[in-house]
Amino acid sequence: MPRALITGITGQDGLYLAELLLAKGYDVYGLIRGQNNPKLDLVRRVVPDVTLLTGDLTDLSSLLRALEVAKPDEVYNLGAISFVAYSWENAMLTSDVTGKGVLNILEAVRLYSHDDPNRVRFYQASSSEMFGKVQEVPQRETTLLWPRSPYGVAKVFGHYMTINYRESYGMHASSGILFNHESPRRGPEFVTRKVTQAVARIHLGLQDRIVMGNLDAKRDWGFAGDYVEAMWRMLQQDTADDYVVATGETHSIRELLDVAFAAVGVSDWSGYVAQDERFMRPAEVDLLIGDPSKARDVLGWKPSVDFAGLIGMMVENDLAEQRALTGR
Ligand code: NDP
Ligand code: GDR
Repeated sequence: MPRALITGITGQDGLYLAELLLAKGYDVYGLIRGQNNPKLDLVRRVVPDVTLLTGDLTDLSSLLRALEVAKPDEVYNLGAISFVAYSWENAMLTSDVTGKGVLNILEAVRLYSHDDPNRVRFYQASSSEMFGKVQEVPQRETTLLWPRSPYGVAKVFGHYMTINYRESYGMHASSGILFNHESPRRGPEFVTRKVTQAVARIHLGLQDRIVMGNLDAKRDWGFAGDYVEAMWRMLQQDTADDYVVATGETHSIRELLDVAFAAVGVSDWSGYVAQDERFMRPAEVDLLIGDPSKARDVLGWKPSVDFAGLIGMMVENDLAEQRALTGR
C-alpha cells in the first residue's frame, strides 16, 4: 500500500487530494496545525480514513516527527497562507509559512531520506501568482516570473527551492504551477465563492448586494477536483519536473458575475453589485491564462469541468447550503 503525507489537509485541495489518494488505495496521513483546529471535524467527516498528525510548516522538528510516523512514499506540500490580499497585511508571516515553510519541509524530507534521496517523492504547490505582471501570454513553464504580492514572492522562493533541492540532492521534487482552481469547498474569502455564496443568498432574499473589488482582472479558473489529479500524475513520472496546470481559457470578474447571476435567472446584476476600495489590492495581477500543453502531453492531463459548469456547480451547492442553514 503506497503511503502519502499531505500538508494543508484542511484546505480545499487537501480534502480533494486525500479523497483521490484514498480511492487509489493509499494510506494517507495529513498534517494539521494548532491545538484545537476548527477544521478538524470537517476533515474527520469528509475523509475519516486519513490519519491526522499535528505539525506546522514553521516547525521543522514537527515535520520530521510527522515523516517518521507517516513513512511516506509521497509528500504533497499544500500547506500555505494562500489568500493573496491577506499577504500584504501579514507579509512576514506569509514569508515564513508560504516561503520558508517549503524549505523546512524539503529539508525535513532530505534529512528523513538521507540514505536514498529518491525514497520520497515531493510535490510543491506553486502558483500562477508567480507570473504576476505577466511577461508572456499565455504563461508557460519558461515564462519569466514577476510576482506582485508578498504571497507571490513567497511562492517564487518555494518554487526555486524545490528546483534547487532536485538539482542539488537529486530529490524527486516536482512543482505544479497551478492556476486558480475552485469548487464548492473553496474558502469564502476567494472571489468565486464570495460571488456564488452572495448570489445564492440574494436569490433567497437573505442579502441585498455584494461589495467587490476590481472587476476587470482576468483569471484562468478550473475545478479543484481535476487539479489534484494533475498533482498525483506528476509524482508518478520517472523524472521530477515542473508543470503548468490550467484550462487555457481566461474570464474576467465581470464574466464571473454574469454566469453566477444567470444561474438564478438574473441577467442584469448592476443593481446588486457595489465596489469598494477596501477590496482593491496594492498591486494587481491583471491577466492570467495558462498554457497547459506540457501537462497534457507528458501527464496526459486535461480538465473535465468548464467555466460555466464550475460556477453553476458552486451556485447550486450554495443554494442548497443556504437553504439548509436558513430553512428558506
Ligand atoms: P487553502 O487556503 O484552502 O488551504 C491552505 C492550507 O494550508 C490549510 O489546510 C491550512 O491549514 C494550511 N496551513 C496554513 N498555515 C499553515 C502552517 N503554518 N503549517 C501547516 N499548514 C498550514 O488553500 P488551497 O487548498 O486552495 O491551496 C492549496 C495549496 O495550493 C496552497 O499552497 C496554495 O497556496 C496553492 N495554490 C492554490 C491555488 C488555488 O487556486 N486554490 C492555485 C495555486 C496554488 P489551517 O486550516 O489550519 O489554516
Ligand atoms: P487570487 O484569488 O488572488 O487569484 O489567488 P482571489 O479569488 O482572491 O482573487 C481573484 C481576482 O478577483 C479580484 N477580486 C476580488 N477578490 C476577492 N478575493 N474578493 C473580492 O471582493 C474581489 N473583487 C475582485 C482580485 O483582485 C483578483 O484579481 C488565488 C489563491 O487561491 C492563491 O492561493 C492561488 O495561488 C492563486 O489563486 C492562483
